[in-house]
Amino acid sequence: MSVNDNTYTLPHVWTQDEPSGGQFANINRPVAGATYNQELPTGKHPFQLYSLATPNGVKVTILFEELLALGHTGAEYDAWPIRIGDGEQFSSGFVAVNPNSKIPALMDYTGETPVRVFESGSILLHLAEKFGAFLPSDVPTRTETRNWLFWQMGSAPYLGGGFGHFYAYAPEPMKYPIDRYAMEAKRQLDVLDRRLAEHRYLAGSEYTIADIANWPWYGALALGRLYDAAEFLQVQEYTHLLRWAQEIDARPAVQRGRMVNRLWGKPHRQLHERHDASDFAYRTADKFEETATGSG
Ligand SMILES: N[C@@H](CCC(=O)N[C@@H](CS)C(=O)NCC(=O)O)C(=O)O
Repeated sequence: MSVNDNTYTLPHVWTQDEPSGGQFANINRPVAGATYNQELPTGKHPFQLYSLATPNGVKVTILFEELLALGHTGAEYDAWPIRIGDGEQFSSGFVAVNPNSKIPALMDYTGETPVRVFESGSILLHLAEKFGAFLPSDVPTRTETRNWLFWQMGSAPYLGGGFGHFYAYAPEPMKYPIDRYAMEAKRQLDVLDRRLAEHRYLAGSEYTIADIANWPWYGALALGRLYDAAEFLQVQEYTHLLRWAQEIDARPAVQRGRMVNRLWGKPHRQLHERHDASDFAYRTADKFEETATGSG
């Protein structure tokens, strides 16, 4: 039966039958937990990040690079790639840091007791609070920062899991879900565009973790880097969003953050593991024999 077949009748109880055929179907399971035993690697720095350069992953590497650029030397970190397409998020070591088996996940060894941090929004807040940076101290702006941070955490699943999934990853185009999620994606773009028509950044005049959380999703979409959907969603109409996206894209820390744990695209833009600031100059994939895969 075609997945687009309208003869589908709802069973009383859902069971997993044949794989859906969509991209990532091989790693989707209806249960949680580890599938194999393996510890995670650890490096020399107080922060150990386990991630991949997807939109959710780069939020954290951008913040680390911004903190270091600001002079917070205590924000040095080791970043290890988790190959989610190969199921590495299901190792016992990873599941101990994030029981939800999704990147990014962070171990903070700066205090007496190691602290695990999962969910990208929680990681951004943890680091911003710890270093007193990119989270304004006056209550109205601090709250506005949190508003847009939590807005992103709640909204992006409609963009990624909804629009992106049905537009780019489903085995065949289906009008109903594409209509539903294209409408919602455009509404979200308009929400941001209206806000950014009146303010330089999402929380106001200051660049904050709200921008760092939203840019990898909505900035990338506006810049035509996500799902090849720029024309479909007519992203050029959102001029204020585009202005904001371009401004953040030009930040050196953002350009570095995008490279960390990136396993695809141009080899000189891929830094598979990050252990030192000098790695950006000396350890990108073009410097090694290993082959870089993918596109983008
Ligand atoms: N709400 C989570 C979402 C994380 C997430 O969806 N991560 C994806 C990559 S962008 C992942 O690890 N997927 C692997 C899987 O679903 O098995 C966050 O913001 O940290």
